[in-house]
Amino acid sequence: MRTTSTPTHCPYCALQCGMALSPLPTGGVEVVERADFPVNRGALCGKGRTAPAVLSSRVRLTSPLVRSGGALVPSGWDEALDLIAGRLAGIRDVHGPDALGVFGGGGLTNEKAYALGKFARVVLGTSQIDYNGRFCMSSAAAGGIKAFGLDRGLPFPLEDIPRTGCVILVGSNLAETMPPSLRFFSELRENGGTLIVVDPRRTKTAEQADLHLAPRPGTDLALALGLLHLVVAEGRVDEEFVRERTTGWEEARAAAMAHWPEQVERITGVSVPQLRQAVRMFCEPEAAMVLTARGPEQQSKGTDTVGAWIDLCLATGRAGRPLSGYGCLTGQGNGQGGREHGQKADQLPGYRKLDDPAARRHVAEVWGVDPDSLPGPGRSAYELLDALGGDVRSLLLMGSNPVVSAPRAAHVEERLRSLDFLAVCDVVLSETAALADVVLPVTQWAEESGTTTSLEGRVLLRRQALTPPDGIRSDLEVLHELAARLGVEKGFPTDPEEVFEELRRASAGGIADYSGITYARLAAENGVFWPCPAPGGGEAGVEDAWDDPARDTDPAPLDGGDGPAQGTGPVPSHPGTPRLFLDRFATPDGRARFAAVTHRPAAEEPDADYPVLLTTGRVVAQYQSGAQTRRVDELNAAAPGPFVELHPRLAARLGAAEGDPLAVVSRRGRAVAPARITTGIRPDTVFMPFHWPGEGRANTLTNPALDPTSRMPEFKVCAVRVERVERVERPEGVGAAGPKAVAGGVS
Ligand SMILES: Nc1nc2c(c(=O)[nH]1)N[C@H]1C(S)=C(S)[C@@H](COP(=O)(O)OP(=O)(O)OC[C@H]3O[C@@H](n4cnc5c(=O)[nH]c(N)nc54)[C@H](O)[C@@H]3O)O[C@H]1N2
Ligand SMILES: Nc1nc2c(c(=O)[nH]1)N[C@H]1C(S)=C(S)[C@@H](COP(=O)(O)OP(=O)(O)OC[C@H]3O[C@@H](n4cnc5c(=O)[nH]c(N)nc54)[C@H](O)[C@@H]3O)O[C@H]1N2
Ligand code: SF4
Ligand SMILES: [Mo]
Repeated sequence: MRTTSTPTHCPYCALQCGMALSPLPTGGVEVVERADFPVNRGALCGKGRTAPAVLSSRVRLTSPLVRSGGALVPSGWDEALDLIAGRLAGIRDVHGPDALGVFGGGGLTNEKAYALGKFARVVLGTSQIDYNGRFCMSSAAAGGIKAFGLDRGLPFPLEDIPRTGCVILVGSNLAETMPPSLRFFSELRENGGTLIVVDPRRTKTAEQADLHLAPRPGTDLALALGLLHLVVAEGRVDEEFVRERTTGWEEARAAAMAHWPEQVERITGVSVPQLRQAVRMFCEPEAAMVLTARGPEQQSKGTDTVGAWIDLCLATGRAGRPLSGYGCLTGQGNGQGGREHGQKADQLPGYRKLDDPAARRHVAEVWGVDPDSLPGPGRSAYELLDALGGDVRSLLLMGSNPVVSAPRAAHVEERLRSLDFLAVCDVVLSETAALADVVLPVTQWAEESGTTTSLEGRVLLRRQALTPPDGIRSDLEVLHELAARLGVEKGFPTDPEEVFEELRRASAGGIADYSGITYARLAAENGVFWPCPAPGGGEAGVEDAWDDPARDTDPAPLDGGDGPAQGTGPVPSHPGTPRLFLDRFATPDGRARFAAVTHRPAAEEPDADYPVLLTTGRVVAQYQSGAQTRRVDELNAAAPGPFVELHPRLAARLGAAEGDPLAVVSRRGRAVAPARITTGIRPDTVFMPFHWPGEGRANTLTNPALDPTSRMPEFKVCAVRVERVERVERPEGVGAAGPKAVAGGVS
């Protein structure tokens, strides 16, 4: 057993706070502060602090489970793996490879995401793979690629925030979703900068703001266009920047001029004086930033909305310059890396495109297969879940709990139940694992090594601090064993570093180039920002990767992988790229492209039957579907269950008091949770967190309307009716009776 503490990173969100794990005499580990990691300087939220609780055998899976006679019963590993391989091969023989679905997660390490994508394409031969990141930041990714030619959540490190002049934070509640990051915004204000928060709710984050704009959910696109209109009208366009560094301004200008401030006020509910104030605050300082999170992105027009916010940055010269720019606050632990290395439906490692012949040749060579054997792009996450039981007959799922987290969850649950075969790898018996035919228990962050890429684009090393308990194997071991049983003996190593070495080669010359990064380097430095080509693989700087079309087919040589931090030979290591776009954007001509977009309503607007808007999101003490955090006593005590946040005026119309059970009904279903009454929300909107299954499951209600480009579902807006319900009192010893609706629905 180790006696000293092991430096590593939190298993949860994309901030990837540094922490150290110290061995306990009883055998487990405890989290101790690690002040040397610059992002959080030792600070952690409650989830990070209590993360070791999920390592306990009290709450985790301890053996494979196989369905027998309707119930999941413990089984041996060989039996479970043989069963999975046999069923997948059988289904493939009858229905073809595209009958085999694979679903991954943005919490998986780079190594796992890479291996899962390779497993789907090389072993199963299926195109039907996607992952939960589609539900997370896919609209920002699509918007970033359109405008800048590249998607890296933040094009600058968080440490730049305190030194800029103004930040507009759109639909991010980082005081709850990334608490240690709040420091950067407090420092911004201490330095004389200003913070504008755009959120329909007066969140803990909005309370920190100099200006809080509370638009109606689903109207961020109009809001951004209104601001751009005023930028033009007030003569605040940076003409030189627009001329030198962008294309498409005339169209974008015309689009913005069609959105009059008064009209924007009507659509958004944000007053014209507030719009003017925001423009002043954003334009007056030397530098400024716009950061978006799930609020504006999880909409059926998320890509256009991100485009409009980027247009605002471009028109004012607030991009591609020091301390300025647009960024997306990516969410999951490896939300960034998870979208770069091939578990996405249309993607190959290194952020390459699956339909690009040069990319296919390069990756096929690394994988030792014929490029023509690689399948084409598959379906997006919701479309894949929706197709289950149709032409997709089986699903292998790793790192997601869609029964709780997918939109229109009752339908998704029904689709999962209709599968011929479902296999789930998880650390706990999640609501989705509980539906499976086979469940495999896997190792957790503290029990294995692996890399993640934080929201800053900083590649980090998580180090193993504990020996996994008997009976548990890693996701990489599972893929190795399944590949072997399906006839692929080589190419699925179980050692994460070996997988990373291959990932380096597969990513070399790609947009997300990791070829200059090694485990040794990550252990010695506090992470390395991509792109980081290998020495000799091109000059420093992101530009080269796009200038030389040969790079895709002619991968950079590697430096051997285990040299000291500052390079092994005469060629120095590439330092990594903390700041992107300072000289040019990553588009073919080096110019950023305006989006030129027009506002449109949400897919579902309120009407007489469903007169209220529902939006959804998070609370500080629970993480995502809650599969992990709902198993931690301290977190449950802080956030025991779902609730419906509503304004006193709406509550009065319903005759509802604090804590009264409310039914929220949409065209997809009905959820019940207690009322939480607050003036900090618009009277036309209710909010529910989505962390819980069962009666209070928010995703029973949500609308799977998809963004046409990113295929992101509209988690943040749908139309509902709210009703007061009276609990039927439960007599002693009798099972729970269902709630009954009473008069008093709002219309
Ligand atoms: N505690 C906790 N932290 C987390 C997570 C977690 O589950 N729990 N998950 C992690 C992950 S994967 C992610 S993606 C991030 C998400 O981080 P955030 O994006 O900060 O989280 P959300 O609560 O989903 O949404 C943010 C805000 O958007 C607002 N909003 C709703 N509708 C709209 C709208 O139409 N327009 C605008 N402008 N705002 C709107 C909501 O009121 C909410 O306050 O958090 C990460 N961190
Ligand atoms: N209504 C509504 N719904 C939403 C959102 C919203 O804002 N509103 N947000 C969406 C967003 S942004 C996201 S990211 C999704 C997230 O939702 P999910 O995809 O459900 O994410 P998690 O709950 O983190 O699920 C991860 C699962 O993998 C397991 N796990 C953890 N680590 C590992 C590992 O290393 N290997 C394996 N095999 N399993 C592991 C966990 O125990 C858990 O069961 O939810 C989306 N759903
Ligand atoms: S903010 Fe995110 S990374 Fe940091 S401790 Fe909390 S959950 Fe972990
Ligand atoms: Mo997310």
